[in-house]
Amino acid sequence: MAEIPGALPFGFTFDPATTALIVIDMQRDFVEEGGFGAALGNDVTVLQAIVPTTARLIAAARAAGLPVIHTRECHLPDLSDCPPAKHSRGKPSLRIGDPGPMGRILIAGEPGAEIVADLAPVAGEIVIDKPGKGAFHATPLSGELARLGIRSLIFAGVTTEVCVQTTMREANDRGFECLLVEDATESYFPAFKAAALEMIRAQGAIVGWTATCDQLQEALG
Ligand code: C5J
Repeated sequence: MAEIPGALPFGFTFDPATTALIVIDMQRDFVEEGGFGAALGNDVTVLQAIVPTTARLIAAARAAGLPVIHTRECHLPDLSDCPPAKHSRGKPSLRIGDPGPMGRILIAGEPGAEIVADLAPVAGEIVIDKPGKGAFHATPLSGELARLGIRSLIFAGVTTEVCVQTTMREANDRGFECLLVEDATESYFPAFKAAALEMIRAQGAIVGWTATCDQLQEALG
């Protein structure tokens, strides 16, 4: 067993043999100029800042033998998996499916849906394309985790209060022990990130734990 004594709200214990790292939506559409995040009026440089720490986290997970699972929020080219309620929401300068500088916005197979180069999956790693904010909704994630015998999940990625928190809550309801790496997750809104971290670890880890990348690396040895 491994331990992170300084995790919040109290020490986190996990078995590396049954733990996976899930990196949520570190794709060009959210992190680079010209994608969905920028089309919604957000400053994408805030998200770019966590790429080096997330790369270090992924390297530590790979070195410790943890499966690394990547997700991408994207839709089928005919948008048959994008409900009108999602497509019409907000006032972006480019809507889902519209052509942009990185291809069609949030569409599978387009350059914008690719994971940023510094965090690219390596051969054999699972990549989950998800039409929703949560990675369990309408995806094979549950089956993949069962196949691997996973019980605990380490989370990273963007954005903290949307796709990361939604997926953590889905995982928590399914019985996984969840920990979010604080400096490998980010929001376009600093106050939302801070609130999400507090919500996750409130009331005795009601959704899960948080810790830093350094703390996790130390626990993995
Ligand atoms: C958003 C995400 N924020 N990956 N997606 O729309 O958090």
